[in-house]
This record gives sequence, C-alpha cells and structure tokens, in this order.
Amino acid sequence: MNLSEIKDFLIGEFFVTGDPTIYAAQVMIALTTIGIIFTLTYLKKWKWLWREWLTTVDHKKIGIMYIIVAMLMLFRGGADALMIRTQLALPNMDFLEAQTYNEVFTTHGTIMLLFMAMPFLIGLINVAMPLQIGARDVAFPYLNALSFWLFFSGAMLFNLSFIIGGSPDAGWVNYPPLAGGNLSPGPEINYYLIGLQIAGIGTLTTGINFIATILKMRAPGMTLMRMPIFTWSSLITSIIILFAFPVLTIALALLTIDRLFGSHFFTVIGEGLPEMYVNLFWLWGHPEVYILILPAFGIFSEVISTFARKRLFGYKAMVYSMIIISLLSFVVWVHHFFTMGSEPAANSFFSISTMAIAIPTGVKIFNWLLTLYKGKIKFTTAHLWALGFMPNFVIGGATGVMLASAPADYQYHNSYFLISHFHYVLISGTVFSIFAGLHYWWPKMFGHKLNERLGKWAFWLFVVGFNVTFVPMYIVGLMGMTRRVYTYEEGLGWTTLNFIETLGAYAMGIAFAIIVYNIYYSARYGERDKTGDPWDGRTLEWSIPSPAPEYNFAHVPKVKGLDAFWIMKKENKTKKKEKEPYKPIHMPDDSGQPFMMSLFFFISGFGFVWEWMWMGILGLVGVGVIMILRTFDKDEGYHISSREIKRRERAAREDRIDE
Ligand code: HEM
Ligand SMILES: [Cu+2]
Repeated sequence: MNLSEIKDFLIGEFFVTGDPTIYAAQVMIALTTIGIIFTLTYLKKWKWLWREWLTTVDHKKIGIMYIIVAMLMLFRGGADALMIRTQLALPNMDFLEAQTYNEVFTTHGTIMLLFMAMPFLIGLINVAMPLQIGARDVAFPYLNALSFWLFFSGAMLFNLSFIIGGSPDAGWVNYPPLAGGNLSPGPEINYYLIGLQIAGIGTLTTGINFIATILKMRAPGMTLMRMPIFTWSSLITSIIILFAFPVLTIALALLTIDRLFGSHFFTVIGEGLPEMYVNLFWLWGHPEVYILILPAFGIFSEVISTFARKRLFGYKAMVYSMIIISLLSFVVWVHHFFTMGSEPAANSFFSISTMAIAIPTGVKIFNWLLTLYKGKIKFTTAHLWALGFMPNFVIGGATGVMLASAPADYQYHNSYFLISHFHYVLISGTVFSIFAGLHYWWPKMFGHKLNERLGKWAFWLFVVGFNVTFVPMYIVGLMGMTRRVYTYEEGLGWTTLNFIETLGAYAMGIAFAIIVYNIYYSARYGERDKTGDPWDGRTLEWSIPSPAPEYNFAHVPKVKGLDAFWIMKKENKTKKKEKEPYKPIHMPDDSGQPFMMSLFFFISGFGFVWEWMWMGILGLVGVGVIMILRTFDKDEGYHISSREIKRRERAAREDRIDE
C-alpha cells in the first residue's frame, strides 16, 4: 500500500465520515477521553484506579462497575431513542438519513437490551445477592472480574463501530440474508456479531458463577425455601442464562463463519437455511426477555414487602410461578415469527404456550397486591417505582396476550403496536426495577441514600412521559404505521400522535437527567447512613454496615427462617452477635489478569471485525498466554486480622455499639 491508498482507506473506510452528527459525536468523545485522562493524571489517580477498581475481585465493586457502565449505555441508548423520536416527530423530516436511521434503531435496540438492561440487573445481583445469602463473596471472584471485563470489552467494541468502520444496521435481531456477507459486506455487522459473542461469554460465566454461589455459599440455616425472593430470581435467571446463551453464541458464530470464511449455514445459495438463524436467535431471544424480567420481579418483591412492612404474600407460589415461567420461556419462541409460514399446528401450539405465561405472571401480580393489602405502606422512591410497575406492566402483558394470537398477529406484526407492547414490558418491568433497585440498595453500596424529593420528581416525570410516549404508539400502530420506517407521509392521520410521542420521550430524557443529578447531589449533600438498615429491612444485607465492608459479614449469620434479619430484630439478637469475638477472615487476591485477558479479547475482536486475521489470531494468542500464566498463579489470598475487623466494625457502627 502506498501513502495515498492508506489515506483513502482511513478516510473512506476506517473512520466514519460524512454526517455532521457523527463529527460532533467524535469531537465529544475525543474531548471526554482527553478530559478523563487529564483529570486522572492531574489528581494522580491512575494507581488508585488500577488498584481499587481495574484489578478488584470484590463482588460489590464489580457490581458497581456494571452499574456505571450500564448507566453510560442507558445514556447512549437513550440518545439514540431521542434521535429516532426527533426524526419521526413530523412527516418528511430530514434530521436523519434513511441509512443513519437504520443504524440508530439497530444500536438503540442492541445496546438497551444487551449492554444496558441485562448488565444493570447483573450489577444489582452482584451487589445484593451474596449479601442476601450471608456470603463473603461469589463462588469464583476471579471469574466474576473476568465476566465483567468481557462484558466491558464487548460493549466497547460494539460502541466503537460508531466512529470506526460504521454502525451495524440490520436491526437488533440481525437476520440474514440482510446481515449476510452479500448484502452487508464490511465491518459493520461484524461489530455486532463479535461484540455480542465476547460479551456473551461474560454473561455465561456470570450465570455459572451465580448458580454455584447460590447453591454452595449460603449461610448456615438458609435452606432453599428460606432464600430471599430476589436471590431465587437470580438463581432461576442464571439457569436460563446457562441454557440460552450457548444457543446465541452458536447462531452468531455460524453467521460469523459465513461472513468471514464464505461458508453457507444461512445462505440459500449454498443450500443453507436463513430461517434456521431466526429460530436459533429466538430460541435464545425469548428466554432472554425472561432474563430481563425475572430479576425485576425479584427486586419488586423485595421492595414491596419491605415498604408494606409485611412478609411477602404467597412466597412459595412466587417461587413456583417463576420456575414455571422459566420453563415456558423455552417453548414459545415461534411467536416472534408467526408470519414466516410455519404450519397452522405449529403456530397454534406456540400461541397457546405463549398465552399460558400470563397465568403464573397473574399469580405474581395478585401476590404483590395481597402483600400490600393491610400493609403499613411507605411511599419511598423505590416503592413508587415498584407500585408504578404494576398497572403499566399489566397493560404491556395484556397487549402481549393479544399479540400471542397467531391469526391476529398477521395484522399486528411489525407495527408500532408491537413496538409499544415490548416497550411497556421492558420499561415498566426492567427499567422501573432498575431504578427501584438503585434507590433501594444505594445506601448499601455508597453509605448514603439518594435524595427522596429529587427521586420522586424523576419518578413522576418518567411515568407520565412514558405513557405519553407509548399510548399513542399503540394507536398509531393499529392505524397501520410499521416499525423501522425512517419517515412517513402527511395526511395519514399519524402526525399528531407521533408529535405527542416525541414530547413524551423528551420528558423521559429529562427524568433521566434528574436521576443523574440526584446521584451527584446525594453524594455531596446526602446524609450518611450510620445504621446500616435505613429502610427497616428484612433480609441479611441490612444487618451489616453501610457501605458494606469488603469482607461483608464480620460474623457468619445464622438463619432461622425467611426474612432472616427481620427475625433477628424481633428476637433482639442483633446486639449480642456484635459482642462475639472476631475471627480472621480469608480474602481472595486482586488480579490484573481478567482486565488484560479482556484487552486481548478486544484486540482479537477488532482484528476479526476488519477481517485482519493476523490481528485476530494475535489477540487470541494473548488470551492463551494469560490463561497459561493463570495456571501458575497460586492465588492464596490473604487474611484480615480479627483486630482489624474489630476496628472497622467499631468505626462503622460507633453509634450502635455505644448505646
Ligand atoms: C426513552 C425511552 C425509549 C424510547 C422513546 C424508545 C423508542 C423506540 C422507538 C420509536 C423504536 C422503533 C424504531 C423503529 O422501529 O423505527 C424503538 C425500538 C426498540 N427499542 Fe426503544 N425506546 C426507548 C427505550 C427502550 C428501552 C429501555 C429498551 C430496552 C430495554 C428498548 C428496546 C428497543 C428495541 C429492542 C427496539 C427494536 C429495535 C429494532 O427494531 O431492531 N427501548 N424504541
Ligand atoms: Cu418472545
């Protein structure tokens, strides 16, 4: 290659050029990066960043990192959503070109589901679940760090496509033949395929880690049926991950091989089956939506029973209905393509199995209502998010049952009615639960509450904005507006509804900004939580100081029933425990290897995206070297002395022990 060829490559292919919004974003990304590097250098924080965060294996810090990255991704996915809504606010707008619009809804959907919603929930599980079962960490702390860094490098690789190479544009489902090598050559779709595969390995290992943790690390006395309901939801979710994610990995790997090496798994020309991709994708995809909703159910259950100040009504029914939902989630996938032409018997089966999910879900709604019944209800921000979830989720669920009817789906399919349906369940289910969990566990993570007044403002603005956006979307969908169209004509009767939707979307954007401001405001002015138990909680995470010390429990708790901490409080056992002598606690060593290994995964992924095989293989060699290094690593850990524990417990609980 001579100089001018290199220049042509850089400007013509490598860097994304041409669109002013992208130039603006590139400048902003460059400035932010310089800003971060400058601040870290100026405050001499590089070492701190490496020691405290990049090499940590502490489940709480890993959880917090998941949450930070997921918040950034919520910002990115939200910015995409506002661009979509701006373009559709009025007929014949030319804010985004058709091609850019395709890219924006593709990255919006993919980022929201895979790099925002799921990691956010995994972050909350990481923070809270080990504390709820009285464990000192997850079963495999090193693996936990690796999972996080794999998710992080997959997410960064995917996001890099925005400025280098171009964003994927075949929808979040990425079906061939559109996503195949013939119709979409080049790096764009490779970013999707490889970014998701790297992050996917991280998700799978997280699932394995959580299953081992919950089955093996519970405090003495905590039988399965005494586990907090959020822990139950984490267990069931992890089992779904274990069975579902390999299917996605295979589907994506086969499509990658088709694209990179010219095989014909999904190309009709070589007698491949594009429909097979669609089946594999949804065989993972439907369970995936339950990966997103079951932990949400768990969070709402904890929050509702805490703030109704009652034991969760129908605890066992809650557990069994989650198990039934998880089983059903694997036998409904065809409802995503009733119109693809399966025979009527198949469509009927999948129609009925889909409708059946409404039964265990309904059981849960009634149990929440009966938990509230005659409770001493406290309207905290966390509780508002949980209460707001119920009516909105029922709207999403009921329209889901409508869509489950195969003949009717021939009308609804790919219309804005569908778009509104899944946003109702995803936003009022998953997003509300994320905010509920964030407010609820914030004191345990950072030692102070989020401000309640700002929290409530954000809640109301968000809920109103949410309905203003998505109610008109149902209507405009029934009027015939289809999804993934970048513009529409005047005179179809869609204009007013679309304009209202856009206003609602901006209200949600402002609500998100208030939440972010609240984080800043509360860090500065929030009152320190000295009790460790700011909500009068029921489960074990509230029995330890806030923020949770690195060893979690100075004494391993003994569990006597459901709501273990509540029972201790009733029996006045909390003080006695603190007077017992402390024993040294064994802690795992920090390690830079998970970070380094994921960096090599990133390098390898970047190579394969550009089909530079040397770079792809070189990255994998790096991964292999770290794996070999790891086998020589004794990882013996260290002990925190009993005197040190005593000192820290005193400092954290001064007010309680001196009483
Ligand atoms: C501010 C809130 C949001 C707004 C205003 C919004 C708006 C939209 C709109 C208008 C579309 C349709 C684009 C089209 O078909 O042309 C869309 C697609 C989508 N949205 Fe959202 N959304 C929001 C939040 C979310 C969240 C929180 C999630 C997931 C957790 C999500 C997941 C998706 C998915 C999966 C698609 C489909 C993308 C595709 O067709 O490939 N959205 N969104
Ligand atoms: Cu489904």
